[in-house]
Amino acid sequence: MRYLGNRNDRGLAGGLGLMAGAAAVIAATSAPFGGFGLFFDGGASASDAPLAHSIHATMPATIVMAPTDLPPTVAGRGAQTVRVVLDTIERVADLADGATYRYWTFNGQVPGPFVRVRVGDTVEVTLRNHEDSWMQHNVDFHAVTGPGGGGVATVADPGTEKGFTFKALNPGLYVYHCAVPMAAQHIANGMYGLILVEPEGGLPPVDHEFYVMQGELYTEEAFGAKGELTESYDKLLNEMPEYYVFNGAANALSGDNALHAKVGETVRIYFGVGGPNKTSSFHVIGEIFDNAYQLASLTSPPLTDVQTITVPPGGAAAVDFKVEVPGTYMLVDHALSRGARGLVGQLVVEGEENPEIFRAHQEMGEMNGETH
Ligand SMILES: [Cu+2]
Repeated sequence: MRYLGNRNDRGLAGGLGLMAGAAAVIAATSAPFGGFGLFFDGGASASDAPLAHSIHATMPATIVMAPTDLPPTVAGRGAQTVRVVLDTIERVADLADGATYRYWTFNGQVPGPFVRVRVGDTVEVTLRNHEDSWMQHNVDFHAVTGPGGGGVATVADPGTEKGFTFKALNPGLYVYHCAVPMAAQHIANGMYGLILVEPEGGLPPVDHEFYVMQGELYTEEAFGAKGELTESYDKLLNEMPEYYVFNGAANALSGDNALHAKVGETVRIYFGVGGPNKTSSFHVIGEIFDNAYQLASLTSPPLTDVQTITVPPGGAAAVDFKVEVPGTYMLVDHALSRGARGLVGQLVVEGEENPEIFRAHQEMGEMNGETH
């Protein structure tokens, strides 16, 4: 096993080289950052086109995956062949206020792209390891039936590409991750994502779907330190992270990246844990999950009326709920110490007050039913 510390001695310093001549990869999602490397299906809507800009020019400053960046349902179509292209890219980006970190990523973001197929699809996976990478990388899809989930077939040296094809036999919401030894290190550094294999007919429609993943980072420096932080092998082995993150960075799913909905709408969160080590007690403060697809089984009836759902590393869940009352709802792991280490998100609900369901008492007398 080879272990590299967080070095800047190869002149990268956070920059990304040009993947010259790389084939374009068409974003099937909203692609808020210029359509950089995602995946596309083999349908008529997808096409190849030249990559107009270098990765350096098109990469966002942040590795944070927007929670709204997921493609629409594919349940309405028949099974087909789908092509998935993943670029493994190592890049320095913001971890927290005043702190950066050398992430290892799929497609430059954490988590990697939300891959969406349907049961019966044939999926052609290409993994391209960027030429400026220091490490080998690969991808293991938990949705795969086959050796290593594709991990064996995709171990790629820097500047090379590998691939495999699988048939999506089992519907569900599955984690994918890099599995090159030491896999925990690759995952901690950001190499995980979700693939949704929709069941026949899909899931019940909702107004908003969101993509959220939890992970933890192990830095030599204590939580809150400034500058470019370095990874800690000892803390990783001892499972003592400094940072807990939703979508890659401390407090990432707040402000511009908060989740949004309106009173009366239904929300679904596809929630996964990259980890590598910590189980999440996922909870939305002030909401109740009307439906919870426990362990991300989409073919079992969902649990109903759930407060907190436990999600293991390498596991996922889908939760649905209707928002009835305006306000800001916090996404947390109810192991709440982790909130003080970066693990906080926000769901902002706008609309009319709904006092029949919730109202704050403005005056002491109201508690006694008195009027003034
Ligand atoms: Cu890797």
